[in-house]
Amino acid sequence: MLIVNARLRGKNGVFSLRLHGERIAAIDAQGALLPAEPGQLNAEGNLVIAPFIEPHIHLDATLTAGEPGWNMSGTLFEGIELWGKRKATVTHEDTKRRARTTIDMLVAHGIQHVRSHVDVTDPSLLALKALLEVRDETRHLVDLQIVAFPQEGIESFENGRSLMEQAVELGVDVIGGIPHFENTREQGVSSIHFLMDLAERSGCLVDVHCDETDDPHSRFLEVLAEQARQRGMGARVTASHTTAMGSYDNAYCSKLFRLLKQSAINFVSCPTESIHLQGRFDTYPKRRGLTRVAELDRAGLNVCFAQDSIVDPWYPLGNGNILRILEAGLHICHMLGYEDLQRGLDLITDNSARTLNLGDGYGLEVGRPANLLILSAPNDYEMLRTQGHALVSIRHGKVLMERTPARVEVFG
Ligand code: 17E
Ligand code: FE2
Repeated sequence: MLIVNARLRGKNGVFSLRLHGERIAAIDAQGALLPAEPGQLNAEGNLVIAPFIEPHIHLDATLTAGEPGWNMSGTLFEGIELWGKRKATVTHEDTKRRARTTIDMLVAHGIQHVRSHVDVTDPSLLALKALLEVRDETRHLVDLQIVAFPQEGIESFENGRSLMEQAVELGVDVIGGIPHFENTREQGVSSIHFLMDLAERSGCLVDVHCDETDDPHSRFLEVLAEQARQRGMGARVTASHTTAMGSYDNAYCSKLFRLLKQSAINFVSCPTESIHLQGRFDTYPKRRGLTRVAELDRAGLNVCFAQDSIVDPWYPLGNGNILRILEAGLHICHMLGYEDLQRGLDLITDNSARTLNLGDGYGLEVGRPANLLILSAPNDYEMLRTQGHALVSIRHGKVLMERTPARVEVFG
């Protein structure tokens, strides 16, 4: 397959990309835009980029909003309570069907790599077993990492530790946690020690729901970062949400950031989810309830954006489009500066790939997998301004998704 008239991020000029089997065989400068020949894919001067990534979603809970009731307070805690009820009625088939439908939505928007948390605070581990099957059955669509996510706690849920260990036995890729939701601060701390031990023993990655609250006293991030630093595991560890950091004062943050840099852990922010779930106990002034995305980025730390939910007890909207999350996130995080707009797509591509430890399984380079997108604009700035789309998604060297853009005519 030959793709012609491609622009590449960070490079001047136009390029053609030759795919051979499941690999990128060549990337050549073209000189100028050329008429495409039959059989060639014409990028028409638009960006060709490695696939979009969804680094944090809950595929077990997706498409359940309103079952058995709607989240009326808009809080994380009512969401967890509602999910506790819905969880009692999940079946293997129901879980697989909703996850498959959601993966199709992600694929339709150019996503080919996904990390899904799956609630393992269920003695039957039913949803986990269903999602492990989905991981195998959707390899032609996405690379799916599964996180053992203890929604109701590792220490505060009965047999929580054992359920996490069973999840590892069953074959999860990543160890999760939820220290801010454990009953006591001590349990939060011990849960992190436990999950880091488990990750080190099993070779799994780590991705902890960490300090997802506006409570400025929720300080488990320092525990996670210090554990990662001591064990030399920073690149393999991710702190998701860390919304409390939006409420930490600057004096504490200036000390914290020193540790974060030493630990070199990764960060995921879910801007639409957090702007919706956080700030709920405020009147005015009302907090935005997001972590310090711009500040982490400026400090050289790795941070990326994620959807978190699609139509579930925590968030009623969502359609799989990660570009929508990027647009919201850049607004909410004060990241519409010129420099940010030049490299906005980093937050849903390269930074996310680093979080997921994709290594040389990702990126537009000769010899790497022939997984890529043709976008509808020539650069990051124009993709954002025009609310562009992924027009073509190629996976394993074959077209996986094609989108026909809307045609609009103005008369007069
Ligand atoms: N569970 C949780 O603890 N936090 C979230 N944002 C979601 C599920 C979606
Ligand atoms: Fe989450």
